[in-house]
Amino acid sequence: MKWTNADDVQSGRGDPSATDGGSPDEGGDDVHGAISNLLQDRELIVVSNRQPYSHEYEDGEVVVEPPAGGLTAAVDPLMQRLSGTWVAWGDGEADREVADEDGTVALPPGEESYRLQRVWLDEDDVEGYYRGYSNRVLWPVCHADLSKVDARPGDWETYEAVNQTFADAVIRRTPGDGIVWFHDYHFGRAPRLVRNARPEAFLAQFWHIPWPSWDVFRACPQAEAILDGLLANDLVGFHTDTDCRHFLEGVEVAGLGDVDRTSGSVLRDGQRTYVRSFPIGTDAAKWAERAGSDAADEFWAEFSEENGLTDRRMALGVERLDYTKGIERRLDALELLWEEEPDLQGDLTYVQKVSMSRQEIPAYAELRERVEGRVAEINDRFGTDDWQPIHYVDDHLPREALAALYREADVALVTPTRDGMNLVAKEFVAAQGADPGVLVLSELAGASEQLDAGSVVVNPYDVRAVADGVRHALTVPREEREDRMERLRTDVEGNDVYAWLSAQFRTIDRIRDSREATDELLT
Ligand code: GDG
Repeated sequence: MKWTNADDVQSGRGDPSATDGGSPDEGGDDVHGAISNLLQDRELIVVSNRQPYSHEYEDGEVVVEPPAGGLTAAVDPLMQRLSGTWVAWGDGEADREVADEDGTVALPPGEESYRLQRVWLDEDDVEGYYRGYSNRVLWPVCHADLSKVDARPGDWETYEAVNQTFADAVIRRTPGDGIVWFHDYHFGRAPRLVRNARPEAFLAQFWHIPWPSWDVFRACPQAEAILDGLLANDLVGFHTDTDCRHFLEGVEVAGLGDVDRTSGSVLRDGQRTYVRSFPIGTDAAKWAERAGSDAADEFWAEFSEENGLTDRRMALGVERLDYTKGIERRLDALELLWEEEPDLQGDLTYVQKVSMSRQEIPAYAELRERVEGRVAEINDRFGTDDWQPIHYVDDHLPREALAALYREADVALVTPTRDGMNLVAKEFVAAQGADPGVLVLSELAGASEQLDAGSVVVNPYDVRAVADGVRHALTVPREEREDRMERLRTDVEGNDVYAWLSAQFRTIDRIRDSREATDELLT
């Protein structure tokens, strides 16, 4: 068995849990120690759709792929410290070969300080639970794009059944006083199913995507069942206060519990759920280091040479190819800009970095076709013998390469029509050097609740406003760019992924403390 570098393979994950960040062995040591103290000896069980490590075949040999994303990279060392259990879908080709009869494997390879409990899903499960209910119903509903909702018969039943499979695995691994931390919208039912069997366990869930107003969420055919599932948790976390407000309002209007706005909690059937915002961050120090690395320099030297960027300005977009990311309107805006400002033709080049995502779902495959068509159209319209307006990069890049693009961009365009947070905005900030670029940020991204002060904030639906935002960003003088970036950097560095981890475990600890105090009073 040998290691591969996750950046050398197309992760193809297209999953919120697969966001990028630090490496497993660096950063956050103090935070992991502090969390370990808070938890004392209680078992921690993390539950996510994607697994922290997967096993694959390469030239007939089994290779293990280390954590690809920021979330997993930040949680992996915590699990090592706590010797906990991670429950996740075993989707690697060689996963079964290395797991024991029960589906568990000791991690990390060679050190074996915690357990990964793999859950096996067959093709029908994946179609109904992942490509179906999670991504054709909950994803569009939560991103308030109701025209994309596709509630196929049977998908809900499969989603429930798979949630039960995960819940069974969790129950097997969770002692009565364990702490279970669910991630994301794939687990709208599992907390209730675990709660039924483990009334004393502490259940927490972090929902990585937005939570819409009730008027939108009620379009979800199983809205009440999902709310009921989440209300089995002791703590539910969202990125923003707006999400929390929407969630509490929904519970109230649906009549599913007594909402107490003062404590930010819901009482349902004698059980209290606290609802809190924990805006996720990135590993800012690590991104700064990547941006200053030799690998970043080497990538940029080659990339800028190949694409004629050495003496031109660059605007940049980085995202999964997803209809929530606002790519189409952004292309319209750039077209408008080149049309209205002929001087920018030949001067400003746009680099669109995409990661392919959920291509088996028609809405995603169609989006790809439209985006690629528009890129070709705009390139035809404005391109010249020595200038191509848009470079469309669909390779999975190493993080150092991404950091180089962030560092070199004059403008970053982060214009989703809705986003839970958007880590690209934060990574861009963390990667800036002495002569920083400008962030053009959608007011509908969670990130704008923190980063509005230093960015050029735009409405992503308003093509003219996005075009004007870029036009303005290109004229901001250096001193103002530095000021803006300083403000952004303070936030991004102060609220990194470790602060996010720490805030949640401190909250868990406080809730437990207050419960224990109440229990003592009662006995
Ligand atoms: C969900 C929510 C929330 C992209 N291309 C490459 C690459 N990436 C990495 C970026 C970044 C990540 O993908 C994308 O994260 P985002 O946060 O922007 O977006 P989602 O994937 O939609 O994530 C979102 C997040 O969950 C966390 O809670 O912020 O709102 O939708 O980290 O760096 N990484 C590498 N090569 C690439 O080519 N290595």
